[in-house]
Amino acid sequence: MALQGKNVLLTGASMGIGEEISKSLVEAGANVVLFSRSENKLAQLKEKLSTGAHVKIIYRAVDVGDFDSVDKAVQSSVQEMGGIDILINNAGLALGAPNAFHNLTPSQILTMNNTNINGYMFMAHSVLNHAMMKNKTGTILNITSITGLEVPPFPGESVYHANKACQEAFTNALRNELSGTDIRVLALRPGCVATNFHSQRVGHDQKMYNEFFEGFEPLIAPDIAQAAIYMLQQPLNVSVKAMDVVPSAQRSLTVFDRTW
Ligand code: 8X3
Repeated sequence: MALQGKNVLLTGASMGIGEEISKSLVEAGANVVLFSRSENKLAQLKEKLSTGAHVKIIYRAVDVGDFDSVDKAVQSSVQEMGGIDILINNAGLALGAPNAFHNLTPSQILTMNNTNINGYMFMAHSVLNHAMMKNKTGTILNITSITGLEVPPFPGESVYHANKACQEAFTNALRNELSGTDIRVLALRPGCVATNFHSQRVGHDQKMYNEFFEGFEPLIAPDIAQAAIYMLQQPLNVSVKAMDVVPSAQRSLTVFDRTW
């Protein structure tokens, strides 16, 4: 499916993987609706993306875990763009890792659950109702993670792992429920990507961040953007239902080839 002229709504757009996917979409000629919490970062990103581009770029500052603001923002975006062809659920985070579950604060648990679970569901609910169910066509691409399915998990990350497993279950269930429509639901599962996600995950502790990445070459955000574009560019009758994209050194979730 050519992305040229398609309207794509992307959450978590202003940093890391989201920012790279936004760039790739604009390069492919798609119009983009950028959602993220930071109005400043969105304004800067819009300016960056607009240089030399002939596509429509709009943004909304939204917390995806707040249904009312999601719904309002989706509704007004649909009005402004005339529809949404593709939703990319990408906003997500891990907090306080590694930390035994009982040591997490309730607020850390709530923030992760809210963004990683409610956020994906609220966005899909709203985009389906305000846009995709009108013509019963579209694509929902959930950026999940290899952590959702692989065992053993990283110790000290129970909530994040549970959230990612939930996203997988939701992706599969929603795909089935949308039977009889031309709406496809896909999962892209990154492994270890060097972005701000990992810095936030360890509370911006530089030593822990460096140790995690020691002795192997992680992915970078453009690797994931390229995979997302590949999945979206398939014709509508072709679903790349799920794709795991990991650094070659990440043999499985917790097994890395490291050179010391
Ligand atoms: C994060 C994937 O491998 O960096 O979702 O833990 S990994």
